[in-house]
Amino acid sequence: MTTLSGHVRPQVTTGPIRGSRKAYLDGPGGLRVPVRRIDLSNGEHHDVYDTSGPWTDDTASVDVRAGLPAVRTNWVAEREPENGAVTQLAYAKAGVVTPEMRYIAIRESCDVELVRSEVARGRAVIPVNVNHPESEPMIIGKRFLVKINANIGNSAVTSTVADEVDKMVWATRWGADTVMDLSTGRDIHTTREWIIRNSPVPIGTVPIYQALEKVDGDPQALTWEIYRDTVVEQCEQGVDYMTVHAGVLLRYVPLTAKRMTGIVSRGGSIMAAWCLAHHRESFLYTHFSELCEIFRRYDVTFSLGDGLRPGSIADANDTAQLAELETLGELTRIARSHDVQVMIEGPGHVPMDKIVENVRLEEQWCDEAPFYTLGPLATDIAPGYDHITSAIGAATIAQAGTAMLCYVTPKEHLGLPNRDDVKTGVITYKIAAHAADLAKGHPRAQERDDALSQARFEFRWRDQFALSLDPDTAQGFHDETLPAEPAKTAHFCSMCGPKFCSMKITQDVRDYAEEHGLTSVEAIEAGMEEKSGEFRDEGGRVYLPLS
Ligand code: MP5
Repeated sequence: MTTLSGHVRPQVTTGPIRGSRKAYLDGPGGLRVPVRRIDLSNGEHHDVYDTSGPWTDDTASVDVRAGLPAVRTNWVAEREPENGAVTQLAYAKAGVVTPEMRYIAIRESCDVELVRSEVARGRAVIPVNVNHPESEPMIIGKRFLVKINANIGNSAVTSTVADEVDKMVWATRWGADTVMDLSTGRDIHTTREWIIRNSPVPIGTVPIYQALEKVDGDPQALTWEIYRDTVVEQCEQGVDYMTVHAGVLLRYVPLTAKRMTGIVSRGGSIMAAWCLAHHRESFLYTHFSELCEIFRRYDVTFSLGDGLRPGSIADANDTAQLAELETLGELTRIARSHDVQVMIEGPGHVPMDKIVENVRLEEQWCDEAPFYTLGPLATDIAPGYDHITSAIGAATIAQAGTAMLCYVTPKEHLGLPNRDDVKTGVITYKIAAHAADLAKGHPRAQERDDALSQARFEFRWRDQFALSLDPDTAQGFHDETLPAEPAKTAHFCSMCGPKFCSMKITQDVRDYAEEHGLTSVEAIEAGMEEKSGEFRDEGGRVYLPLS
C-alpha cells in the first residue's frame, strides 16, 4: 500500500456491535459466509446480514496498514481469461455458477439459480473487480434484499486519508452494502488505495473527479485519453463500480436552461461544460465501447450516472431528466453486448406522486437494469434533515423496485459529512431499505421484526436493544431515565410508568385468562358477561341516582 508519509495513521473502530458477535455459515467448497449473530436471553439466536467484514470479528487480527485478507484470490486465479470475458455476466449467461454466486445465495438465503439467472438477464449485478479480492461478494437487484450505499470522500476544504478510512469502516459497521469514495480534494489515489485495501464491501467511484484533478480543475482541458488512463488506474487498484455520466449529451444541455436548479450533478456539470466549450459530443458517449472493453477486463460494473437528475421538486421528471434516461437505456444495451454489468443511477428530488413513474420508465427503457437512486428527497424544505426527506422517497422508490439506495446524510446541501453523519445516514437508509423489504414480502425480512416485537412484549430489554439497528442509541435512550440494572427486566419504561404500560396491561389480561383456564378471547367475553350481569342487576339503567 502507498505509505502515508506526513499523514496521521488511520484508526478504525473494531470489535462486535453491542449484543452480537460474528459467526460464519459454512457452504459447499469451504465457503464461509459472515453473519452477525444476536444471542437472545431466551436461549434463541437471530442471525442478521453482516456487511462489516473482519473488523467486527473478535477472533480476527486485522491491521489497517496491512489491509484485509484477500478472501477471493483463489477464485479469481481459477478463472481463465483466455477463454473470454471474466465478468459475472459472461459466466451467468454461459450457465456457469461462480463461487461468488454460491456465496451470495447463502448470504441472501435463496437458491443459487435465482442468483445466476437474475445476473444473466441483467436484472442484478455482482460488483467484483478482480483486483479487489478483499471484498465479500454481494448482489444488487430487485429480487434480493434492498441494498444501501454510503458516500464518503474528502473535498478540497476538509478531511484526511485517516478520516476517510475510518468513515468507510464505520459505514460498513452499521450496514453500508457498498461505499463510494467521492474524494475531490488532495491525495485522491492514496485515499482510495487505503479504502479499497481495507474494505469488505464493493467500492464505487466517479473517475471524472480524479481526471479533473489531473487538469487542475479546468473541465475544458479534459480529454478522452486523460479520462481513459484514470479509469485504467482505478481498475488496476480494484474499484468495483464506476459512475459514468455518458448520458449527458450535447443536445440535452439546453433542456436544463429553464430549470429551477439547472444541473446539480458534479459529474454532469463537468461534462456539460466540456460539451459546450468544445461544441462536441461527450467523449464518454463517443468512446463508450472502448470503456466497455476496459471494464470487461476487470469485471468493473457501470453505474450509469444521472448527470441531469432533478435537483429540486420543481424539476422532477422533466424533459432533460427523461431524455438522459433513454440514452442510459441505449448505453445499457451496448455494455451488455460486451458482457459488462450495468446499473442505472436515478434521482434526486422527486415528490411522492412522481416517484413510481421513475421506476417504471427506468425498467422499460433500461431493460430492467438495477436502479440505484439517490434518495430521492420528497421535499426541498428541510435542510439539516435531508436524511429524513430523502428516506421517505427512498422507501417509496425501493418498494416500487429500486435495488440500491444511495444514502443522504443530515449534512446534505450544507457541508461534508463527519462520522456521526455517516452513521445517521446509514441507519436511516437501513430503515428505508428494510421497510421496502417488508412491503415487498421478502421471505426473511419479517423475522427480525417478529423477534424484536416479541422481545419488546416480553420486556426482554437487552434483547430489544440487541435486535435493533442501532443498539447503542436504543440502550442509551432507555438508560437516560432508568439506568439501574433492575430496569432491564422491569415491565415498564419511563414513557408511561408502571401503571400505564399497555403491554403490561395486556399481559395482565392474559395472566388472568390463564389463571381461570380461559383463552384471552374467552377471558374478555367472561369479563364482559360479568359486567353486563352487574348492569342488569342494577336495573339496566344508564344513569344511576347519586347515593
Ligand atoms: C454520485 C452520487 C456523485 N452522489 N451518488 C451516486 C449514487 N453516484 C454518484 O454524483 P454526481 O452525479 O457527480 O454529483
